[in-house]
Amino acid sequence: MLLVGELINSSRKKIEQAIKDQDVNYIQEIAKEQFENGADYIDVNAGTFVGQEGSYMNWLVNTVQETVDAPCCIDSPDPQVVEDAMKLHKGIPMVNSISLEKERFDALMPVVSGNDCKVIALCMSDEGMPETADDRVAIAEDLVNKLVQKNVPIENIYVDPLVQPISTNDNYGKEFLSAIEQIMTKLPGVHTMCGLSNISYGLPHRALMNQAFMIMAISKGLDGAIVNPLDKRMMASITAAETLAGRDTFCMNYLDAYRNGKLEL
Ligand code: THG
Repeated sequence: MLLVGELINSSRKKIEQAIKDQDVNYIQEIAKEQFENGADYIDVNAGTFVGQEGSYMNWLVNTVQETVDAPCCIDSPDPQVVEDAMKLHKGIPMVNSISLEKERFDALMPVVSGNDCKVIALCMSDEGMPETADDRVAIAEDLVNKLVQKNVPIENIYVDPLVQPISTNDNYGKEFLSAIEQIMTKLPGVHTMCGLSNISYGLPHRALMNQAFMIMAISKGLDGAIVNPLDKRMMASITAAETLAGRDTFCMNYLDAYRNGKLEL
C-alpha cells in the first residue's frame, strides 16, 4: 500500500502559521515524523494562500527535501504551481493531481508525459463532481486511456475516485467503494488512491468512520491512501486489513508491525 502523509497542508491552522512564519523547523519536524511512521511520500499543499501558493509550495518542497529522503506529493489544482515545484524537486515526485477538466488536463499532460513520476488521476471533469460509481468509472477509463496514450505507464497512475461526505448522501460510501472495485478490475495494472477523511465530514468521532471506511476500501482493492501516518489506530487498521485482503505473504508485514510495536494502540 502506498501511503502519502497528509499533514503538511495549509488548511491545517498550525501549518498555515508555520508557512507564514517560514518556520523551517516545524515543517521539517512534521515531515520527519510522517516519514518515520511509514509515509512513502510527503504531501505538500499551500492551497489556502491565494496569489502566493506557488512561492510557498516551492519553499515547502525545498524545506521537506532538505530533511527527509521520501519524495513529495505535489498537491495543487493549479498546473503552473505543480510544474514549477516539479522542476525544483530532486528525484521523482508524485503529481496531485491531473483530472479530466480540460484546462487542467491540457496544461499538465505535457508535464507528466515522458516523465517517470507517479500521477494521481482525480475523477473530476468539467461536468463537476461525480455522483455515482458509473460516473467515476467513466471518467477513470477516459482519463487512464488518455494518459496511457501519452506514454504514462499504467503502473504510475493512481486513480482517485473522489470521496464525498456520507452526511450529505447515504449512497456516497457505496458508490465510492463500487468505483474502487470496478476501476481495479476493468483497468488492470492501475492503482487507486484517495484522501478518505472527507467521508466523515460533519459527523462526530470522525476517526472511527475514517478507519471503518479505509478497511472497506482496502477490501475492494484500494492500494494507496493520503493519511495521517501519526494516527496509530489508522495505521494498525491498514496493516491488519491488508493482511486480511491477501496482500501479505505469510503475514510477514503484520508480524513485523507487531514486533516493531506498531500494533500497540
Ligand atoms: N485526494 C487527493 N488529494 C487530496 C485529498 C483527496 N489532498 C487534500 C486532502 N484531500 C487530503 N489531505 C488532508 C490533509 C489534512 C486533513 C485532511 C485531509 C486534516 N483534516 C482534519 C479534519 O478535517 O478534521 C483536521 C484539520 C485541522 O487540523 O485543522 O488534517 O481527497 N488526491
